Amino acid sequence: MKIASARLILCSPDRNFVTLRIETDEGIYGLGDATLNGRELAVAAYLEEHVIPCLIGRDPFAIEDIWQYLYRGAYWRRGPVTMSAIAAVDVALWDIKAKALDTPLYNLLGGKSRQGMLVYAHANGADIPGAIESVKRHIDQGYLAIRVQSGVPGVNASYGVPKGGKAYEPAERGLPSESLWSTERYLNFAPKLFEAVRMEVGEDIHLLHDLHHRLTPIEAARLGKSLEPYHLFWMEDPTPAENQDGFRLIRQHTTTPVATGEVFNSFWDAHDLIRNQWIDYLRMTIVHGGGITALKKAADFAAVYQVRTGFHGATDLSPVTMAAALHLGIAIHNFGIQEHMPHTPLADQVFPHHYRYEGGYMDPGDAPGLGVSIDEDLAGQYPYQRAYLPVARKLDGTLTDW
Ligand code: GCO
Ligand code: MG
Repeated sequence: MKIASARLILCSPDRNFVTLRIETDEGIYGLGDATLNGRELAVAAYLEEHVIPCLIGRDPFAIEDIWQYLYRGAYWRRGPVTMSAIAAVDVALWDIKAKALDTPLYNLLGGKSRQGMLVYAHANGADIPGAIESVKRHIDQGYLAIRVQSGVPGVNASYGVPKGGKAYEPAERGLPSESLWSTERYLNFAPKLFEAVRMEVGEDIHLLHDLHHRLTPIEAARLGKSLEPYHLFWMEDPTPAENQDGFRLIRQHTTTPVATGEVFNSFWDAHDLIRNQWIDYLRMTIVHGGGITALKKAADFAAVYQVRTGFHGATDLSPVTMAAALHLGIAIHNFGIQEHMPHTPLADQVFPHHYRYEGGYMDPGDAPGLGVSIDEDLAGQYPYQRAYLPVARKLDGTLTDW
């Protein structure tokens, strides 16, 4: 079998997605997600101009060799654009191989090592009563683990809280909006939120919280400590992770478990965090981290240190990435939890898929390959539109991490 052609499908069914379709001379095709939120066309150009020409005529079964060719062979390494492009190829090739062998992809990754995968939902509200209401709605849908975000009094647009009661979606069409942030107000508020939620839902529901890189290490340490009575499943992205030593400081002060990695694009971003056991959950994204080939290696390294996975699963990753995360997660032994932020009905229609949610768990389904296809006619009705993530400023106007 040979790779005969490859092309990109750009569409915007409620939000932008970049999808790579690789065709073989035997009629089998594979899909890979190449979406990098707010920077979509950079990855599209990288693939179109620099990667696709190198794929034609290659053996699609030689996944490791093609991965190394695109990584080492480029000379320039890492970065979200490069690694998303490599991931798109990698995932499409795994899809092709599993379809050619007529088996669900997880069987090529070791086979199922659990029946279902615990997932967490996103609950949020403008204030504490709103957040509690949202948590209860998700409990009614069977979720056993729930991320809770709430508006902070005196902060005009808190992370994770949508406008007008809609489902949270991080990208906005047009130019970036700006939101204001106050660490002081947030640090005083967050323990009150979790005290109220824990009191309302009891001990059996897992509660998670995303700090979205907004604190310094010592601020995150204070927050982790103040949340200990409410025993969170994790606090996520407590501080920017470029300086990995910051996590040592957090660890010295609190037993609240720590998750990070959604902006990592290489195993090397996580290496020190894992080998020093400064984190408990690795949240890398299949698409931005170099694909299944790269993430399987990162997960196996993490397993040695009892670090578990919590693959990023926001709506800016297409259903192709969700399926890839589910196939990998159901196979590896150190799976921890999977983020489940459902796509809109329209996005689900554009990407028909076999993965399913039931009673707090998801599974990838048993269709050969990834079990995801794309309705190109429907996709064609929703062309790409420029969109950005918001940027954040402190109350005095200083630009800060969103
Ligand atoms: C999460 C994330 C997302 C990101 C988004 C950016 O935990 O799901 O923080 O909501 O903000 O993926 O594009
Ligand atoms: Mg996050």
